Amino acid sequence: RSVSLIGAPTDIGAGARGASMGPEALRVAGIGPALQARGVDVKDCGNLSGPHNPWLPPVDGYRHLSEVVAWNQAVHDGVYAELQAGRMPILLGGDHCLGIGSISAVARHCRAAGKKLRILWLDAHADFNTSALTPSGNIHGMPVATLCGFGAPELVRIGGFSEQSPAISPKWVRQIGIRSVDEGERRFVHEQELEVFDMRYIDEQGMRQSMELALATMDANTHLHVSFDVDFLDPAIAPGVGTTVPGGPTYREAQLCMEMIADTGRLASLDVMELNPALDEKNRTALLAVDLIESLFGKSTLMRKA
Ligand code: DIR
Ligand code: MN
Ligand code: MN
Ligand code: MN
Repeated sequence: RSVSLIGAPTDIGAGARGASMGPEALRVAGIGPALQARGVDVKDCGNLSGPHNPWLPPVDGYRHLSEVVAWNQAVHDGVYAELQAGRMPILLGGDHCLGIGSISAVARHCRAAGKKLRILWLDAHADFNTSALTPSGNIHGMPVATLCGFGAPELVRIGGFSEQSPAISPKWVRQIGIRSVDEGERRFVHEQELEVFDMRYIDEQGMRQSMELALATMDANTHLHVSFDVDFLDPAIAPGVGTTVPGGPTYREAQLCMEMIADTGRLASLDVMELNPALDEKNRTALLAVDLIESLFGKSTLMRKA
């Protein structure tokens, strides 16, 4: 397997500053050597560039829309180029608004190749706000809705998509670990019938059952994209994120989640988002993310029969 690391050092869509330092924190935590130790051929493409964060209030329900468009176009182009080269892109965020650029590239690639796309969204938040629903105007709360065609036209259209023919369908998404959804967003999640394994579901049915269901309906022709917002994890183990929400998956639950994804053998692209070293303690959240990514790439205690 060959992987391309793509850094996107910006916090342009977030509500707190500091996710712009995420790519370097992941490198310092050893993401490259950790993947090499899994037998992966690793190429670090370095960092993309884009506009600085002017840190302005929202306009018409969007904060920094033109800057968010520029960054997402850069992410789209970077991710698409690596997919076309036959490599697995790993986007090092950066805030989660960049999932728009990453997943639009993956969707474009899958559409051309006739592949079935499935997206696992690991997050405390549903990221399904629109400019009309958002309480903050922060576009990192909107990427899933935008990719489904409900967003700013300049963002919906990245990758050659449109409102009539958006990058993805809500039916392709499985959300895991959700525990913070805004009022209007909640109604929209139900209306669009997103498949959500929220923390209540994980409490009652366990991570194993949740992941079995979330990973069902994949076949040999499936491209699995994992969008990993590090605030998915419980803040007790992962304090280095801008919007912590108590009650997330424990270390063991997160490990099981990653190992079950690895077992499918279908992982084909990955985002590692929202890591905020300014809020971390001695880079422990980045080190934890790298540990979990090792499991996502097949590191496990013993070999297991299928
Ligand atoms: C909140 C927080 N739902 C918003 N969202 C996210 O501002 O839309 N925080 N994604 O990480
Ligand atoms: Mn989140
Ligand atoms: Mn998110
Ligand atoms: Mn591990």
